[in-house]
Formats: sequence, C-alpha cells, structure tokens
Amino acid sequence: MPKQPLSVVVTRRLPDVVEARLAELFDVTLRDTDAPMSRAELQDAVQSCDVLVPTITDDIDNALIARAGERLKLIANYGAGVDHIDVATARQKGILVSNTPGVLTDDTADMTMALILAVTRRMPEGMATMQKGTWEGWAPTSLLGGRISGRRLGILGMGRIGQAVARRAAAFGMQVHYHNRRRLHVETEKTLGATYWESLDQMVARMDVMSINCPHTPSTFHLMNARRLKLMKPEAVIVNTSRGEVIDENALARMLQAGEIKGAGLDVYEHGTNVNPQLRDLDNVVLLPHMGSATIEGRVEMGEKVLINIKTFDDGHRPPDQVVPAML
Ligand code: 8YV
Repeated sequence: MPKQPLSVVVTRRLPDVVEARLAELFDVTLRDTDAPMSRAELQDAVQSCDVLVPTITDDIDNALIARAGERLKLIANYGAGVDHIDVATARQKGILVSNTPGVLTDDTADMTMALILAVTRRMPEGMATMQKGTWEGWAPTSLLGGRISGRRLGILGMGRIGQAVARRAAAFGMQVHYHNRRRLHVETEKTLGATYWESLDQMVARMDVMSINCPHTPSTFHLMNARRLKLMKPEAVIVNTSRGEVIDENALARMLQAGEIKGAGLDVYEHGTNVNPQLRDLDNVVLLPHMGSATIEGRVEMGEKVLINIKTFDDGHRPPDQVVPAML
C-alpha cells in the first residue's frame, strides 16, 4: 500500500515556488493570509499535523509543545534562529527540530555592512535632506561621517555570519577583532585576519564598531547590558543583525540619546515590533524592520532547506539540519 503523505502545516506565506513544491510532496496546509497564526490556530496545528513549519513569529513554547498531538514528529523551522522554539521540551516529547542554517549567511552579513556604512556615513540624514527637498548643494563641511577603513570592528559571535562579516569588513580595510564562546582554529583566525579577545569587556572598550552576530540563548541575553555598553568608546557605534535580546535596548536608547555612544544600526529588537520609541527620534540611529536575510534568493533557499529536512525525515533519516539542545 502506498505510504500516506506527511501532513504538513506551514504557519506563514512562503515564496510561491516553495509552497508549490511543498504541495507536490506532502499533504500541506498553507496559509491564506500572511498574518501570524493565533495561539488557537497554532494549537490546532500541533494537534493535527505530522510536521509544523513555523517561523520566528510563532512562539513554540513548552505549553504549546505540551499540547502537541501524538502525530507531531518534526518542527521544521523556516529560519536559522530557533530561540522561539523550546527545543529541549520538543526533544523530551520525541519531536525533532530542524532549521535552515547557511543560506542566510551572506545576506545577513551584507546587511551588517550596510548598517555599519549607513550609520558611520550618515546615510539616513542625507536621504532625509533629499526627501524633504532641503538640500542647498555641496558644502565642504556638510554631513561629514567617519571613514571605516582602518577602524577596529569587534564581532560578538564568530559563527557562520560573524565570519562572513569578518571577510567583508577586511575587504573594506577594517581591523577585525572577535569574541566567541570558543576560540576559532588558529588557521581560520589567520585566514580571516581576526584577533581573538577572551575578555568581552576588554574588546568592547577598544572597538570603533561593535557588531552583534551571536544567537539569542539564555547565556547571551543582555550580553550587551548597561554596564558593558558603558565600556564602549563615546565615538563608537554598534550594529545588530542577530537578535534584539542580546542588547539591553532601553540602556542603549538612553546612551544614544545622551550622546554616550555615537550611533547604532539595528535590524532586530528586544521586544519584537514593540520598538523603544526613543530610538525612532534619533538622527544617529538606523532602524530596519528585521530584513537582514530578506532576499528572494535567500527565502527560496530557506524553503529548499525546509523541504530537504522534511523529505529526509520522511525517508526515515535524521534531517540534515537537526538542532539538538547541546548546540544552543
Ligand atoms: C529569518 C532570522 O528571516 O533565520 C533567522 O534566524 O533571523 C531571519 O533573518 C527569520 O527567522 C525567518 O523565520
């Protein structure tokens, strides 16, 4: 008897080609509207499907996983970060979790460089002048930014994305420094031209630009707290394309407002869409709506990873991108 196709529920609209391929391979329930699922809808989904495909906008916490039906065997996340999923509880219930690493690395690193340049070269101020129609022509001293070449970049989190940032920053002439849970292999350090700092405090105090590239885990929550932010040089800037929770957003907003650090470029926020309003009014801050990995190529490749993870699982093997709690 032919095998029953897996029942797969996808919580958000995905690119058309991804949805079409999912529909070819599985008994898939796609979303009609592009709004996040309500809690009730998520509960129905986990009770009825074999595989759930959530995104960062779904809170897959222990209470939700506790209500999962017997059928649910795989949570195939559409995204690299899994801090919205209680991976340990899922594992206890025998539910595998997979993600989509690697395919968003370059796009996120590109956006990190874009934020560094936008803040240090004052691009939003220039754009606002043009949009308001108030430009009075070139002037030798107008809108002077800082040159990034020769500046020290401190990368917090030297995984795939941190290393992709390092390669780009070196090409821009920046001096690359990093702090990571584990020191990189010496050959990798050499290739990247990156200097390791065991002490995050000491690195933070000496950098011109800080880039946050570590995942959000219990041990990285508020790693950039008020005390550590205060160690930054007043002329330094900070960018974050990782997770908002790594920075104490209120402390950062206060310091930016007080001119205690020069600027910030943020793509992610501590409380999701509930962005500290103080940040919106500052000239020295560039705010983006979590679009670091938002390229059509990246989104399609994320879909392909999800498909491969589900298909491999369906064929009786471990999904290639299985996340195990020890990795976090
Ligand atoms: C994704 C991200 O777009 O993959 C991640 O962890 O932060 C994003 O850039 C998002 O998570 C999709 O679910």
